[in-house]
Amino acid sequence: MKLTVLAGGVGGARFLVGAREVLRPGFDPRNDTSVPEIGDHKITAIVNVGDDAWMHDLRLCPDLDSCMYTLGGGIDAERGWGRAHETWNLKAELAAYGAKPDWFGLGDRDAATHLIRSQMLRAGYRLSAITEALCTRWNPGVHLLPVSDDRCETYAVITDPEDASQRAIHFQEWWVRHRAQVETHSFVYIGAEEASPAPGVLEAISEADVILIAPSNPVVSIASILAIPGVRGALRTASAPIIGISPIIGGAPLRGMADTCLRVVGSQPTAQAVAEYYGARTDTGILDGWLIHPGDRAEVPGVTSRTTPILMSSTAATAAIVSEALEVAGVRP
Ligand code: GDP
Ligand code: FO1
Ligand code: CA
Repeated sequence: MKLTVLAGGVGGARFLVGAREVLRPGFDPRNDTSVPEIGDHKITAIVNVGDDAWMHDLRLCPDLDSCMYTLGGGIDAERGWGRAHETWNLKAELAAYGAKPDWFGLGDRDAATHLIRSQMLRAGYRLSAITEALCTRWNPGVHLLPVSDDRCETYAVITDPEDASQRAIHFQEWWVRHRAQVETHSFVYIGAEEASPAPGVLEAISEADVILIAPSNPVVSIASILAIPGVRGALRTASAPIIGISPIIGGAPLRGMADTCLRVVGSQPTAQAVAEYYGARTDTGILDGWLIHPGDRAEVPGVTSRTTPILMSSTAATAAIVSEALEVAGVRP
């Protein structure tokens, strides 16, 4: 079976662990040397790059790294980003020089990933090829594909609290520095219009047997993927069923600031509103099916809603969510 997943960072990464458990039970990144294609199953994750940024001359890809470290067993599970057993000497030394930005922390272990990625980018390699190279160490058991090799970054249009001017700031400044606590008018996916899907992205959509939309931030993880020309169209014409999992339970995100992001785009933090935001494929959207948590409601014409526990509390619980999504899709591993 060919399973393709649209994914952001923490939510996407945890969901992919469940997907891998369904299709490759017991997979251990440290012991299992089989490549993702071995066996009858292949999982491809199309990952958001809108959070990517240059910091201190290093290229960061937070969502790709969250997926790579989580699947590879190297994540700080509490934070959901960066490396386990991290130390912060680099951050302290940069602060001692007064280096800017001072609101963003690069961990010592994590910095090695950014150093290699930045060196390879400067040597002319594409992000998709670099990600593949980094994954030879982490052995995620899932083919991790940045949605694009081109630079496209999410910006938030805000009213600057200091001088009341309106300006666009990088998503990381909005998320980490301001914690979304600033008057925000819109998000802009800068560079997306001129970007192309990375090699393999459109094929992973058109050749999939089933496509799942992870319970990721709808606005700054999934819409930023859909903003890359060709991706939305490929989803709309894909022969595979497309099933989404709500990142909103009981009117709130499980973590992060998806509620603020949804309000900025004129939507609401409910399972119903996110399903409407994605839309039905029978209409102008991308969904055929939608998983929601017990107690929630979502009724969108053309979308099959299924109520099932969607808390990713363990690998087994997440695998059960993936299995339910495959059932709604009418496919079996
Ligand atoms: P980020 O890029 O690190 O912000 O991560 P994602 O965009 O991939 O996922 C963030 C979203 O995951 C948030 O909106 C959360 O509400 C959602 N999320 C986190 N844990 C869970 C969970 O256990 N179940 C569901 N359904 N959603 C979750
Ligand atoms: N998030 C923070 O809240 N503070 C940080 O200092 C920080 C550093 C960081 C470094 C590398 C990386 O891959 C992610 C990092 N994050 C940090 C997480 C990241 O800013 C966001 O959680 C995601 O972009 C949202 O998906
Ligand atoms: Ca993200």
